[in-house]
Amino acid sequence: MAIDYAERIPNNVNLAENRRPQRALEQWQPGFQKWWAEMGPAGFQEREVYLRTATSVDAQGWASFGYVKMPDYRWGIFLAEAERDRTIAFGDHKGEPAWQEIPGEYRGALRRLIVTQGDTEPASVEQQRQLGRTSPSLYDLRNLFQVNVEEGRHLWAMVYLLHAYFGRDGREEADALLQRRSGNADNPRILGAFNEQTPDWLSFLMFTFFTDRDGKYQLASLAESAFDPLSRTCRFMLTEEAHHMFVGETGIGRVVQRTCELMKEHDTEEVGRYGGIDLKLMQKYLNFHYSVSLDLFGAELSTNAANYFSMGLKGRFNEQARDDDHQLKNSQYTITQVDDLRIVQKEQPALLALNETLRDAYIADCARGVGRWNKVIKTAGINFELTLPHRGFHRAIGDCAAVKVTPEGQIITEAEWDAHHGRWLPTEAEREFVGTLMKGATEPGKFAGWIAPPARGINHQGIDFEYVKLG
Ligand code: BYC
Repeated sequence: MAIDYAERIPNNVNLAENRRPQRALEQWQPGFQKWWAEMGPAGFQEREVYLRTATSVDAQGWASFGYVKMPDYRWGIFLAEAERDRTIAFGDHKGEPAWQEIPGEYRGALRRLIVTQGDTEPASVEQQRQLGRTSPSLYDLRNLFQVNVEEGRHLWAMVYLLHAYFGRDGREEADALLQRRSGNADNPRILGAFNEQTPDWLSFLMFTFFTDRDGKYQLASLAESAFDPLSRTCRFMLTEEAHHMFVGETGIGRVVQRTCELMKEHDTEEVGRYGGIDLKLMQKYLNFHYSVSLDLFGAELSTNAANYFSMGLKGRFNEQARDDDHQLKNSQYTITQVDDLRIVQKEQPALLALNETLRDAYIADCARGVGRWNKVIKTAGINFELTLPHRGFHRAIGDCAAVKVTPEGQIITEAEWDAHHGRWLPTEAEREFVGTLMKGATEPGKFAGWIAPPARGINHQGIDFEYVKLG
């Protein structure tokens, strides 16, 4: 379905015939623009950036690339095509027609899910706002900005639902989404990982690999929702999310490649003095971003998650492909828990263990990506493997938050943790060192010395294409 760009708010939801949400969104729009000006990418707002814009929501709709100044990006509301006669795939309402309106008794729970999801989108833009000046290349700079404008659009996706379906409460929540700030002591973003800093490009690439991947799993679960507009908006968001994870996976792959080149050239594991990032240091960054992203799935046992599922609001990853009763009232699931200072596997009611079920799918996906990085190392003939730490390592949410766990999965004392965590997580000095490598590259085709160029450019353009016009 084509998107109407003649409208003040581009959309494929027939907004013009829906006066009330249209007016509410038009009132919200200046606040969004003000937020973007204040909290969007610092500098570069007047630069022409080679961005893609959706022209329709089918596969061909992504073909539109062109130079845009970020404040002129056409943020709008795009839902995937409706599925005819869609029925609910899980929970107490399994088999009933999907909802076009929200049943009154589920409004509160659904609003909370939409607000939590919506809150992460502007948060990530805020976290990344200083990175433009230290981009390793124009290619990477363009990718950062593509991610940023699309996170802005994801905020629009959630705000549309709030305005169109939640009345005054929804409008208030939409305003609050523009008021919270990542890392702010008084009014922080909702989820922990979105209040961490993204101070350098290694963090950014790890974030897009690990944290955006949480987005993939959460959005895929919400795409199963009985509430059809939420399902459709998440399905379209997932097509955007894929590029963000591509940025992370190929980005870290390129850092790994460059490090391997430097290791071979100088016959050493310590490539810092040659302007590279040691594999051991990359492992520490990986440990950090993976563990804070694991927290985003919530506690192992969650009555919230059970209720969301039974109500039909949030399903499992690939719900429809699963071969079970999709209600889980009598099923068990094995989860990892802490019992008497030991980490154990326990059978628990599957309905309560849905956060852990989703986390398991995520972990398997992360492991596949790490495997691809390890192939780069192996191909270079280097004997080193990056690994995912134990799921209990460095956790702030869930059972393991109460104990200290090593990357290998041993519970240790607080004192042992204090003495050793510098071996597993980046130290202040190491973060500072990575910071010293971050010097902006501003010429087309030039890349910083700590990262290899990509295999190919964006949209069939060369690697030396002028992805952002700085002149
Ligand atoms: N930080 O019952 P539990 C993305 C709270 S990323 C702080 O286990 P539940 C993106 C929880 O609220 C995807 N607090 O929680 C990526 C609860 O509070 P109450 C974002 C947390 O509800 C990159 C209490 O602890 N989308 O899109 O089962 C760039 C008990 O926990 C955290 C979503 O997350 C935390 N990490 O599960 C841009 C999807 N975790 O009730 C974007 C929507 C839990 O005691 N959200 N708490 O006051 C959800 O599905 C669920 O809210 C959660 C939490 C899975 C997050």
